[in-house]
Amino acid sequence: MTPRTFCVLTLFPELIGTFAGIGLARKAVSQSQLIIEARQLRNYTSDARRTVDDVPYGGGPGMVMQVAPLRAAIREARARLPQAHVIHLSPQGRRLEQHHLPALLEFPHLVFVAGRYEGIDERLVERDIDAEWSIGDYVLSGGELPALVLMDALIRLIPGVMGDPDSARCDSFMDGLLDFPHYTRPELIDGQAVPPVLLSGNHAEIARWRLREAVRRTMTRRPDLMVTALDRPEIARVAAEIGRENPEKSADEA
Ligand code: 9D3
Repeated sequence: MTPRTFCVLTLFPELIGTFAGIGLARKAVSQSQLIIEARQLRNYTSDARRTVDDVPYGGGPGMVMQVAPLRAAIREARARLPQAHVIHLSPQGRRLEQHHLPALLEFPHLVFVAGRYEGIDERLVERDIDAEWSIGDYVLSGGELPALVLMDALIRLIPGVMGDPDSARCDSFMDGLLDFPHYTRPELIDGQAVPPVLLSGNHAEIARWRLREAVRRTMTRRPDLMVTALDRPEIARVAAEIGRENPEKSADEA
């Protein structure tokens, strides 16, 4: 049985190998939960110069990725991984959010098409690509980093890879909120103290403080997230309490 495979089609396969050797990706690979592979698109060319790009029809600046090498690479990947879902990383794609990830993990294999230049020929999108995803509204120089971002976000969700089931539980408790502030030793450094409640040993009080700080930060830094978070009564109650606090106290670390 073939393990779950992430296959990246790219002009820069070296970028993918480094990622696969580090952290959770390396762990998933060593557990045989995942195969991460990269295919050099130039290996699917047929001219002596191994050309992958050409000038745009209609004119204008920049180059476009040719159909033939990409189509050959995608078809070979589909032949090896018949149930694969083929993703094109593209600024025109749907903007990726955490809630999209579980559905992508349902596919047994994923093929990531990372373009360079101005992009890929639209006829590839029509016939060879299953979905297009963007990682956000800023301009990068290619799809490799977006492919790595998506793979990284997915790997954390593969059962058994993160190891610590406590982390997952905490994630869901604070779901939809920004994280609370973290502290480690020493207790006092350069006149900065750890909030005393965290040293109290009172776990119920610590949990309440963390929830309140998470809600406080979310209200000031990401009010857009509060719209959904307020659906949960325990969060709505804490948010109302914070709203009633005096202004000095509710001032977030500005
Ligand atoms: C400045 C060039 N732009 C002309 C209007 C178009 C353009 C082409 C190719 C912009 C970026 C890219 C390369 N980007 C990606 O391949 C990419 C990307 C991104 O740039 N931002 C967020 N998500 C993604 S996913 C793929």
